[in-house]
Amino acid sequence: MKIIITGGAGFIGTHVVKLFVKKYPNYSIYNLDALTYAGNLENLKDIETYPNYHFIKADITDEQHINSLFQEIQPNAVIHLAAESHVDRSIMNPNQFVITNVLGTIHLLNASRKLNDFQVFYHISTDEVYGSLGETGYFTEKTPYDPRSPYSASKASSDHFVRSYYHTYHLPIKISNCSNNYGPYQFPEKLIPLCINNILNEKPLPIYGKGENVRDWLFVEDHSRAIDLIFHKGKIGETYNIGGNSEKKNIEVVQTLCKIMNKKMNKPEGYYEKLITFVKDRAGHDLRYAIDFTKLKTELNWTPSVSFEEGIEKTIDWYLNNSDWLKSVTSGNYQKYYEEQYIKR
Ligand code: NAD
Ligand code: TDX
Repeated sequence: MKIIITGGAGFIGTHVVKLFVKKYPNYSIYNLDALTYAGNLENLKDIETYPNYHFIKADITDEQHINSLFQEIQPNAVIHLAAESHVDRSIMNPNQFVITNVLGTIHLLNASRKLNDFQVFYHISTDEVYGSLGETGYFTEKTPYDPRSPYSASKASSDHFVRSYYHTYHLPIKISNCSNNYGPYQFPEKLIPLCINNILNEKPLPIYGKGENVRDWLFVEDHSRAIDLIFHKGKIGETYNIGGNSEKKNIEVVQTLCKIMNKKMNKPEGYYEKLITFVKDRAGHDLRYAIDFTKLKTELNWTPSVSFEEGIEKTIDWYLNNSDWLKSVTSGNYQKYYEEQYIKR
């Protein structure tokens, strides 16, 4: 099987590409990525010489290039992760989110429709499409869409287009909507890696509003495992919710990080907590996300395997052991890797 994985140089894509390349030596994996600020080929150094791995620098918003690549490769499947993924950036520049997340997805759908032996278009989406919950309740696959940020509106729109291609053109699609991921290789603009990096540099830890917003945290390797399972065993035309069963207020998450880091860095109790700074709330800040993943559990026997306590320890250890990675992505140096490693080949 030939699989194009879009966004494979990003945070979740890195884990998915590595899993597929190592676990399925008979598949050819094509990592298609534009290498925006969020894409980093250094993440994939350990698999770049595997014979079943190929990297293609391409932008999903470039319709002609996508069409010609699909004709040349003739993939049997697409796992689509490429996106603009940060809510704060979507508030600053919504247009880019429409261009990448909506138009980019349509170009991939159109290119897939033209193929002969095409088996699955698997679209990776988010719980944010369902909107914001109050103190109680959960998102199920039947919860009506109610996106409230430009990011979630663009993801909701792309989900609708993917489903419409199933009904209209019988394109074999699958969708999953996952809660907040955390773990190694996450770009330090998202809450957890941002706070780890700021703790290491003894900089303020910005908490939006009162820090009472709740997210359902999932360790990224558990998400990748769910993607593998849904890709192989999920039903065509279906949607699956993926969640961590691990709801936390933002302030709790940041306090946990401080507590663990005090110990690891030999600081007295309460030391890094002093960096916590309450700042202006995010515009349209969704209060709570929580996922009901009963369908995935009962149909495909998936549950998260890593608890938040375990996952956050592993994540902090990874960032501590990979301080060069953090320095490289915060300085922008990583963007030279493609030129050095690929262009000269
Ligand atoms: P990320 O921002 O870390 O990575 C995105 C990747 O897409 C980067 O490698 C980037 O270079 C690439 N990309 C961006 N624009 C592109 C374009 N025009 N053409 C080709 N490649 C392009 O994102 P992530 O956190 O790994 O998220 C991956 C997917 O999972 C996204 O679709 C996101 O909506 C979804 N998702 C993320 C989370 C989360 O918590 N991070 C949760 C649920 C769903
Ligand atoms: O500096 C910060 N301070 C703060 O209080 C940042 C960056 C975030 N926050 C809050 C906002 C959210 O309530 O922390 C929470 C988590 O924020 P992010 O890490 O930006 O994630 P979120 O907005 O919840 O969206 C994430 O989960 C769903 C991903 O970025 C999306 O791609 C995914 O779809």
